[in-house]
Amino acid sequence: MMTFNSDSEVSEVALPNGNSAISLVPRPEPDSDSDDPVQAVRRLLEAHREDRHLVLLQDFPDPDALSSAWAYKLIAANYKIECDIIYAGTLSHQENIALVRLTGLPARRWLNAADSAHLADYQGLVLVDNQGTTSQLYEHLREAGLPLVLVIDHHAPQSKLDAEYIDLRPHIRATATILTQYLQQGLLNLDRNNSKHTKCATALMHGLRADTNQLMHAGASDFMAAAYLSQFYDGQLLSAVLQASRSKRVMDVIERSLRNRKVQNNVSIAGVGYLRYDDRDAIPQAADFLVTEENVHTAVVYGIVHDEDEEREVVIGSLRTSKITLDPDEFIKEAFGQDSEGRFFGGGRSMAGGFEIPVGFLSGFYENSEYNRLKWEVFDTQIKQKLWRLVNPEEGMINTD
Ligand SMILES: [Mn+2]
Repeated sequence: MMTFNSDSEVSEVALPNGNSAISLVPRPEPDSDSDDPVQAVRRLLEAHREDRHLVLLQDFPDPDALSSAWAYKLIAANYKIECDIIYAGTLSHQENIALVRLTGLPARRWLNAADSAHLADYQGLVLVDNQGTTSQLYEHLREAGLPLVLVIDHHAPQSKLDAEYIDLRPHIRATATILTQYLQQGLLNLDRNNSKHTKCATALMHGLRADTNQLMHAGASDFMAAAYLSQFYDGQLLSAVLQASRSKRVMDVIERSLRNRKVQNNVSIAGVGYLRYDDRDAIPQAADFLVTEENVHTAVVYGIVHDEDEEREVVIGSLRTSKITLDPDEFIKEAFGQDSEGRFFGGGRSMAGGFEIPVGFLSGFYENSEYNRLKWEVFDTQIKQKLWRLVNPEEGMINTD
């Protein structure tokens, strides 16, 4: 057990032999503390030794989130902290499924009824590659009294977070880069002969590449992280992950986005209608494809995703841009605004963004095709109105030259 000396600046750890560990190490000045996330995270892990933590990912976790959470779990194990990596949605992109299967990546879907009964087993919550706004589980876990211990993310700030420590670095292109820096600076020494380590390094390389458009949008720190990972990762395993092929349903959604797209002022916008929950990731893949058209710098694709198990519907959209001066986070927040509780419907990072708008009361009744058609038309029209308002130069909201 560890205890804090509450009126001292120094966090003391009482060891079973009566010595105290951290008091031997001089505490850095408070200023350098905030400048050095690795030291701060090291101290935090030390303070939570032997805890059990939930690592929460976005509902539809991507390679950056999955690999970063795994790296965090391996690091935390060094401090005898056990982590369960969970998400509330589903693994949808074929490459994500391949990544998890081929590397044995320990992440799983949260099953509300079964898992909520065991919430008392956990002492803390960690958010990786998100700030709680992209998980339907976040509010539920906080309301259940789970303290927010740590946030590690590279998205623009979304809402106020009351975490013990927040390592939020929007100038970094991938959370995998942040976790790689943790490894590089000694929170865990990777061992080339440890297959878990090489698989995790491979996953991090994939995450880093996926969030930087295969390093084309990478900054210096991302390249440094990739260089470090190159000593440990398995190139053959990575190419196996990348060779996962698209399902027919994903191809169909891409085809619909091509057929429905409207281009104005170099912005391509396409609604794709209804999708099954498992095919949700077809939306960003369609946006990735539409942005490759000549004279198009930005693509937005959206559809209504329905989860038949939970009778839940949500409009999900993705934005991709190659325009360096367009900030996806600003664009999406400006286009769709906030809900009644002040939460934005979406946001972004460099070159990419996304939004989720609950269908709420209008959800369900899939068997009534006329109702479905009307519902889609209403959402489609409203989303287009909000997007064109920004794209239209007369309104002067953004300059799309
Ligand atoms: Mn990311």
